[in-house]
Amino acid sequence: MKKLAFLLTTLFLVLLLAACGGDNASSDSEGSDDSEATGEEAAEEASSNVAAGDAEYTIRASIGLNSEHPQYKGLLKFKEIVEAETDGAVAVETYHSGQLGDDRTAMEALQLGSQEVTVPSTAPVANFIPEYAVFDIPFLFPNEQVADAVLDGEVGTKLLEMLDEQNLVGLAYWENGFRDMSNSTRPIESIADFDGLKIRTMENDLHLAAFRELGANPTPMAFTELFTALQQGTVDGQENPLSTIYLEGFHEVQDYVSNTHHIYTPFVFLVSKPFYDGLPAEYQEILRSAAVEAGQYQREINREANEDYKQGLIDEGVEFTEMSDEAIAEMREAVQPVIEEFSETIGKDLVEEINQAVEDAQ
Ligand code: TK8
Repeated sequence: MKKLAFLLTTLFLVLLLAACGGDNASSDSEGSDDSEATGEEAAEEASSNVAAGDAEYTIRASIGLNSEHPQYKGLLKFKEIVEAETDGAVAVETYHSGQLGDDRTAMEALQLGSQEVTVPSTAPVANFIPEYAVFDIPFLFPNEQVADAVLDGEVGTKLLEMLDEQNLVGLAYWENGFRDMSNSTRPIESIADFDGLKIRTMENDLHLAAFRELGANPTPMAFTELFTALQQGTVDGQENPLSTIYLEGFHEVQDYVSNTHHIYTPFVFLVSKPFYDGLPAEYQEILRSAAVEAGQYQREINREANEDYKQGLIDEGVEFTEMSDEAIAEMREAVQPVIEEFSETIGKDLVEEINQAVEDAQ
């Protein structure tokens, strides 16, 4: 009996070993989930990550608008240039739709060094650097070409340099664009139509003051909250370039759009200073020229599509109002006190300088 038990046990063990051996043999070629193979796989995976990515630095780059917007196409262009020119040593991960937070939150993350790149509107930057409100002067730029000349010229450069003291590096201006009104209450044809309308503005004191002067009831809010606020009727309207109104689907909750073009908003391409300072000079230069080149591309596609966005909104059933010259002149007149008031905060010299630059560019 004992002998039989011994034989059976031995046979069992032999079979068991054979079975394991078989498993091992197959796992070498195909991979399996036994412990030895898992260890090998993990090692293989790690090495293939290095081989595929080979990234020494990873940039998390976020924007507030969605993946349909030229802003995101610009960001993808930036990624393409940087990864190609650094041979993959600098990898760029892109995030849209405020996935990493709204403009202000993302800027704060850059200051802390917990995110590397973001491309906010300049308006919320005025909460960090008051001089940035200079771009919010209503009816400052007559057209995009003048905006380019001023932003890419001395005044724009000077404002990029001011970011340094906020632990940020500004590499280029991109385009958000001329802002137009949308609302769910009535067509805006003249200044009287602003009366009492609840308007969401960006988080910027000059914008708030300007809409008060126009007779509206403005409230500041992060862009990430806006669609829901329009949908739930927390606000009646908002203002943004047609690209945003159309591509973010605001027409689903807004019936009226007027081309007021009251303020031109640039985007500013920001890098975390702690991150930027830690890069080799060669990579800093690549980032700098990539931000400029991607920005030129972004401005181009932003402008090309403007007519399509307008037609798109009309096709979606929006009532589109072309503002008359008189109505615009009236708006311009109404917001004049705001420009005077904010010239103090911005600095009178800077206001004069930008007005001169606008004149020179025409
Ligand atoms: C997107 C914003 C947006 C701006 C706004 O992050 O907040 O209305 O116009 O484009 O920067």
